[in-house]
Amino acid sequence: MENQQHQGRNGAAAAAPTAENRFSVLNCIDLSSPDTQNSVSLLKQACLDCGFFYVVNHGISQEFMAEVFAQSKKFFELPAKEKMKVLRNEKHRGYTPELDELLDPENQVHGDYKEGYYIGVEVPEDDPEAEKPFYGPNVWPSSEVLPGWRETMEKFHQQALEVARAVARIIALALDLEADFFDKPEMLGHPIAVMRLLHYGGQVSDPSKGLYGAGAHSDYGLITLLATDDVYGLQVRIRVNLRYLTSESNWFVRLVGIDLNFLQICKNKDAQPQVWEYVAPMQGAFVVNLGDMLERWSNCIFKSTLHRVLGNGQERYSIAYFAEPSHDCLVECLPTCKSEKNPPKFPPITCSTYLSQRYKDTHADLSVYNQKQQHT
Ligand SMILES: O=C(O)CCC(=O)C(=O)O
Ligand SMILES: [Fe+2]
Repeated sequence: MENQQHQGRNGAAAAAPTAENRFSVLNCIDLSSPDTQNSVSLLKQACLDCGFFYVVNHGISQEFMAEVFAQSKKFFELPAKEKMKVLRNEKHRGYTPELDELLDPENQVHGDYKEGYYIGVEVPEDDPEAEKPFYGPNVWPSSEVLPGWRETMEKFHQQALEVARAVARIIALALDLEADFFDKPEMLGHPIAVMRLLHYGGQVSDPSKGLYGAGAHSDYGLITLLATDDVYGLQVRIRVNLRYLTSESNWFVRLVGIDLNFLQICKNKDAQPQVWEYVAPMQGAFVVNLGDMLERWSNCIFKSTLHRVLGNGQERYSIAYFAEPSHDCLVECLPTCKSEKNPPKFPPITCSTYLSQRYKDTHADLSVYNQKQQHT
């Protein structure tokens, strides 16, 4: 790409890219558009190209989004002791401290520099469904400490699920399926839908030292909706190299790049070396990415995409909404994605088995925290 201001296909602005600072131009799906064919074609193009796209006019108001971020900030600002009272449980509900999650063990020296909070589908303890690995009651901070917090998060959870369902209908059409394919009870009818509040504390990442805000990974489910707080322009930190030359007075300042506190994606996970591009936040939009289950369902026609977050020393808040089907859903090659020449690449697997393994692989064992508490 040449070094100039770029305009995305649908108005997504992209800043001047350099070798170190390249922006991805993503398609933008307008959920209020009556032109379904156009939406399907934009989404399909995005899924074939990079597995990432923006979704706008999704029905969640910016005011409400701001309220969710404000409440999220309030939680992460609580003293560590207060946050540890709602430490995540074995159902993946509640608080995840910094370093809890290790997404890219090959390249990271320790877990991610981010803390989080998982909120899933609320299933009362006495409901037989609560026995399922990803179902049960949520863990909530006390309403005396954070009034209205639970209500705000529950409302967002419900609204985001409707957005995920709307996007899934367009995905279904793009895969030549009936529009309501993913609406079935075993799919997003009774989903494992998990939202996760995230906070990056302001540490500087350094890939050469294996330090990341969030290590490179692809998400596990059908799709992820991502909302970020940094929507009011680029927050940049100019990186300079100070180099001592020959005499005392000859300090040499070299601009080596700018660090952005953004999500980065790698469009081709098989390419070496990997090429990383920034995704600029778009006000009011969700950044949507395809998960690994959709890659399996679609027999790799739609690939999940590697992404990561590099911290630049500034705080960052984001909210990820992971849309996954029901526990018992058998994720197997879709009829429209296989042929004699292109047989299924993956064996069928239930969503519950697949997800349990992925969470186990990436999260600290809870016994670590029990041991820590005994020693304090
Ligand atoms: O915080 C972000 O922007 C990305 C988070 C993410 O990729 C994840 O939690 O899966
Ligand atoms: Fe992710």
